[in-house]
Amino acid sequence: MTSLPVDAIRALAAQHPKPPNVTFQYGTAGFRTLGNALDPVMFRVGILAALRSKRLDGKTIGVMVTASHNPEPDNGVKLVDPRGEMLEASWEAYATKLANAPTTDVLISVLETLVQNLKIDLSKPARVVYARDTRPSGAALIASVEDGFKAMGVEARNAGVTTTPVLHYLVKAINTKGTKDSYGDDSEEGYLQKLSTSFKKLVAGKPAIPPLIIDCANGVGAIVAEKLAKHLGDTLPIILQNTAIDTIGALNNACGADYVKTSQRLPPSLSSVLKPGQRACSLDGDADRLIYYYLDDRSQFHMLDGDKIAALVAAFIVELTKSAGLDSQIQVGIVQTAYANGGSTKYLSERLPVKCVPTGVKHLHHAAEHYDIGVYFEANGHGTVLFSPDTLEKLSTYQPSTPAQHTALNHLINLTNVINQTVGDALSDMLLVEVVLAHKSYSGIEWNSLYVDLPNRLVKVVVADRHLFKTEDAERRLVSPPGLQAKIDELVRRYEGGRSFVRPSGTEDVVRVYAEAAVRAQADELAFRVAGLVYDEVGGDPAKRPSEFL
Ligand code: NG1
Ligand code: ZN
Repeated sequence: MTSLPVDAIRALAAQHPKPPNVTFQYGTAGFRTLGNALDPVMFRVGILAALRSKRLDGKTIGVMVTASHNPEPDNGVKLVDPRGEMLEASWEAYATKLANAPTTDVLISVLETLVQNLKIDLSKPARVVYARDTRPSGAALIASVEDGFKAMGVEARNAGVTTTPVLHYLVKAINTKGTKDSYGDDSEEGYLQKLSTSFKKLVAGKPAIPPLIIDCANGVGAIVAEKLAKHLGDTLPIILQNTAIDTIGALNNACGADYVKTSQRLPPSLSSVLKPGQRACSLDGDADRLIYYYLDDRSQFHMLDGDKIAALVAAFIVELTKSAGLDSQIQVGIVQTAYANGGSTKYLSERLPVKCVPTGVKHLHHAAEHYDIGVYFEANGHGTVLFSPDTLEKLSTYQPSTPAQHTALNHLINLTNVINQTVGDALSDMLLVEVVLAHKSYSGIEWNSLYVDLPNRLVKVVVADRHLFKTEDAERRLVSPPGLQAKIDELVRRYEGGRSFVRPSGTEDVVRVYAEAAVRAQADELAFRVAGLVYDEVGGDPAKRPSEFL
């Protein structure tokens, strides 16, 4: 029986001690906090990745070091399972337990318990592929992860500095290599080839596409988008903006998908670049979120968020299944969270099955797997489209009976290749959007007019203990603190088209309040009033009550 390499773990663990008085938690997006606090976590995640791989018979596990749209000083890490999906939920608790082991002795005993309880055969190989985004803290944190690999004798492959979706793609491509489900060549180049080749097929014969501006959030998306632009050539002329990956303090700062979505305005750096009518989009810091926008003739800003992307894409896919003669066999469904704009939910549910799930990619992804073709997007621009194995099989064996059916079938097959089905992928989603716009001859204006967004407002409330807040009904209602939901209901009733909900964040130490209403001023007022209720419930000191809360 092979046993844990205790001596190696001990020697390296001494270089990554856990400070007392800090607690880490593997949340919806892995571990995420200030980069300079993460060294011990990284070492332990390296070890956990090894155990996960051994448990899965030597399949390759992914490790991504990123803090996505968060400010530059933050960093984080998450594990990716062999099919390119998020780490299985039951392992999140093991990750938390390992990260919080106070000493090397406790760490080793936690590891021994895990090995025993999960029946991990330590003689199996451990294989990991890992990458990081452009954050200044990234290189040192990767070195700590590598120490974890070294301790466990992992066959580790460094994918360098790349986007989160590329890392997910690599994991799936490595694990399916040489099988009938091969996902593509297991390299960044293979990813770019796969996306660009299918994109070119999809837009062949369509009128030339006008240039698209991409705000790269001064992050890793800039690197991959530049390579993608070369592959695309004239088929999609791209103008890259906010590409300062080496400028300290620039990442996600007044730019990027989160800035645009939360502030509902143009990144100031684009104000002299974007011309009325031109399309632009913003990526986030690790390029898994995408928000589109344009200025109208009066230079008014219009945002096309994840909900608008879902509506555009779902309608197009339904149309193709009809044209292919497959609509009775393939059902398209939508998955949203409570943050989806009420306008989008109304529009979509009048046309398609729509399911609402709690926040967090794993919930969306799993719900989308229940449809033949599942379209899932968070309003913040994170999402993708999943084709079930049965649907893929149907598409590859179906015999179209007319040339029109044949064309539609080919489009559907090419869509399965342009879409990164492992996870939300800003660049893949961008190509998908561009395909639909080209096919429909839509500009931003026509796309935007699919439905009208209800004015909305998202605010954060800092409370002493966000875990006091418990929700039900896909996070749309509070069950705790008791009585608070009734007060929110009573307030919401006073606003036309009013809707509001409160939930604890899974990635930040705050409670989030969302509100929408028929008119802007009312949405803002409702949000701040509900935030005020939350604050009064648990905040205490009225002197510290934020003044903007009415
Ligand atoms: P939290 O912090 O739990 O609200 C945020 C986003 C999620 C998801 C995660 C992971 C909002 C309101 N919340 O979660 O949608 O993207 O981060 O990054 O956008
Ligand atoms: Zn991200």
